Amino acid sequence: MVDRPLVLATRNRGKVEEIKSLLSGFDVVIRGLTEFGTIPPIEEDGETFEENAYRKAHLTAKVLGLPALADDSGLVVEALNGMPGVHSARYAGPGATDRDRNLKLLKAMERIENRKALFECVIAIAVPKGPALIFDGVCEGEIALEMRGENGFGYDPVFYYPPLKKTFAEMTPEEKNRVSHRGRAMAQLKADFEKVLVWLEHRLSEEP
Ligand code: ITT
Repeated sequence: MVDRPLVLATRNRGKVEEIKSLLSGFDVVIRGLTEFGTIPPIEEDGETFEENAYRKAHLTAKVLGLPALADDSGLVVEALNGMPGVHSARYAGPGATDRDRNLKLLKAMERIENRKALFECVIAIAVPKGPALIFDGVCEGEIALEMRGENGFGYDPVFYYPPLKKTFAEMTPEEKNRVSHRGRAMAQLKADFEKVLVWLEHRLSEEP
């Protein structure tokens, strides 16, 4: 195998596990951010998942001089006018845990009948000079009435997926990857993977 490094530009361990498993068998050497010591924090103040994913992938690629893959994702709740959306990670303030965010969301949804929600994931792959490829995936579901399940991470215990009659946290990793927003974005990336590798090689050969 040719040594084709790709840095996963995320500090979220749940995402790292899922992305690694979704990319297994592909001709790239996945490297985690923890291998590189301290990297300056990246402001995620974009108005869209795409802006934030691009910013994370691009700045990481620029700082490390290696191609990087970033994921920006979140939960969009219809009855809350799309909240927490791009603010999903910061929904319950700095220092809050996944559990705090889930409890805040369940409280905000108390007595609300319309439980429709979707998870969105945008994956960006960028090279140090700037250009990026973008892949997008969505999964529609509902906000559960209470937390259920122990698997996964983040909002998984409160995201109910009607076709399987389970929350994401009640699914095995394989079940979640088959239907999730991230699984769907990564499926597109995998379908195009040969083209992505050619694109990466061309872009990297243009780098100074
Ligand atoms: P990085 O920016 O370092 O990747 P992050 O956790 O800050 O990590 P985001 O800015 O994309 O990631 O915020 C996404 C939020 O949505 C965060 O609270 C996640 O836990 C949650 N989230 C994303 N994907 C999820 C999934 O598949 N299941 C449950 N929650 C998810």
